[in-house]
Amino acid sequence: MIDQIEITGLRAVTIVGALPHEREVPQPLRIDLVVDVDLRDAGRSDELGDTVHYGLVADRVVAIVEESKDVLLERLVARIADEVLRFDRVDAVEVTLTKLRPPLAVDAQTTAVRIRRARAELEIPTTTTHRAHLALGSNLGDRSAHLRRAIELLGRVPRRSQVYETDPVGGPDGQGPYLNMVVEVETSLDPFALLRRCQRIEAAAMRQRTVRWGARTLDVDIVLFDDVVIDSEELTIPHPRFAERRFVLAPLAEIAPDRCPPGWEDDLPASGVRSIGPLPGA
Ligand code: PH2
Ligand code: MG
Ligand code: MG
Repeated sequence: MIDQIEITGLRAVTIVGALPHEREVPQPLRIDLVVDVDLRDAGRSDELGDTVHYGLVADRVVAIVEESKDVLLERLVARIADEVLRFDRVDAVEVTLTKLRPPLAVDAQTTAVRIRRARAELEIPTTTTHRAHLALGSNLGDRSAHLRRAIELLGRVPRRSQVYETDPVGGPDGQGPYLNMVVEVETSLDPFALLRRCQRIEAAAMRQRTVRWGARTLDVDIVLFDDVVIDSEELTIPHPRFAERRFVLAPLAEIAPDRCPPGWEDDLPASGVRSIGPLPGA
């Protein structure tokens, strides 16, 4: 992985150095950072939550430098690297710390130290990842294209079920059949941020919310999120109706049988849900 974010030419003024006058008079420093981050998720999602916010990194670094009274550039640069590695998703960082007016007897422009540190060297746990199961449904327009696009926009999708063609449950008469499937998503987003992502993906499919349970180009529902239980106005997890819906349980059982209520197969009528194999064109 060679994805990187750079911040160059950050300036801060602080006390640093071993010479007597350097202990008295603050001097200007420049900080340059090269941060290793996997940028693939953000490249797909267009969301700040999927990358490292470089504005926050820059603020943090300047604050550390301004608060510092370290003697050596070596000490200060090490503390900067540690701090940058504390940001989620940062795998490694290269920091260059430059004295812009070094106190030398001879003529020189600048002096600098440069270090590279990886998260693996520190004992900082890697980014927390969550596992969510999402139900996808479409019964308007190019149904399988909507499902394919949703999966692309969801980011890391390690597992997906087959596709089922299903009779509409509830809602107005005259709707066409759905395509339904369930996918497992690996994410660093919290449940509410994931919900917003699902809603954005639905909006991108031009979903019109008119009638409750009416026909839709794309529906993306969070069924399960780790072992989280949420009952808020905005979001209910586990999904309140998933245990009654064969169009959710049949695909969920393929990729997470242990998360299905015991005996569901015998309790729910088998009609109206037909497996049609893997998602076409994916
Ligand atoms: N979604 C609904 C209501 N009814 N019926 C089927 N077969 N598939 C769905 O995804 C579905 C539904 C509300 O989201
Ligand atoms: Mg739904
Ligand atoms: Mg929904």
